[in-house]
Amino acid sequence: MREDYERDGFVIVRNAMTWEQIEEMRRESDAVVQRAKDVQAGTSFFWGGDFVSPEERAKLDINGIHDPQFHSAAFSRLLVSCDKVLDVVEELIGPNIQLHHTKLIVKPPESGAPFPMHQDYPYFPHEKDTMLAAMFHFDDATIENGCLRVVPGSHKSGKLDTITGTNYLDPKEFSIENALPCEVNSGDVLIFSYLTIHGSGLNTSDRPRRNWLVQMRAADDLPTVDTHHSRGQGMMLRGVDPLVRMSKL
Ligand SMILES: O=C(O)CCC(=O)C(=O)O
Repeated sequence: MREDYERDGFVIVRNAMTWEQIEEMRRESDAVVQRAKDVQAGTSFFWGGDFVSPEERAKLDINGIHDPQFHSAAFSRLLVSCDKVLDVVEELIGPNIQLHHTKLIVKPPESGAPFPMHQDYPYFPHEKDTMLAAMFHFDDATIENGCLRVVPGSHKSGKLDTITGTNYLDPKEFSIENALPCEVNSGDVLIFSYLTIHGSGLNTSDRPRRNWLVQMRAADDLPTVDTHHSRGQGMMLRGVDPLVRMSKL
């Protein structure tokens, strides 16, 4: 896996979840987002910017919630019990794995909005660039329901310039259509570096696309900018924190 990750900037862990887990996570995902809507919490994950026209924007939607492990224990259980994923992450970034944050994303059928191509690093730059995302798929993800797309090997380009005022790359140079679609099954987990260029297309199908993105880093990889704080950040998912951060105790 390490060789593939170093070459491509992403790897897929197949069958990382059981059917019972997948069914539970589908139910919990819908319930968590519905509860957030019921209390009028903002659930829109639609990115600003003119990568879609105003007419298209009016027809599209995408919902999500940050750190759902604070809303439902099912997410906490999956976070600490998914050894198949943590084994691979350990191979990629070492034994001391720390949580940064998580994001549940629900692309609704027929109207699921796209994500423009981008790198994640501008949101939370770190010294050693160990930050990666594990995307847990609760539904089969295909081109039709807007699966993740990546530009293989793009992590080697380092930190790229974004469109001014946004965190995404120039859509003329990095179109969603030209990126590699990562079609995967429910229960598969796609792991990618925060330098890997990625995005995803519209959900034009009659199926939802529900996934959960878990951002992790090596515990000794420090942020270079004091930004993107979140509940639970710094939780050890495996190993120990070799830096005793007394100031944070
Ligand atoms: O869920 C997706 O299709 C992409 C999500 C993503 O890239 C992000 O939230 O940074």
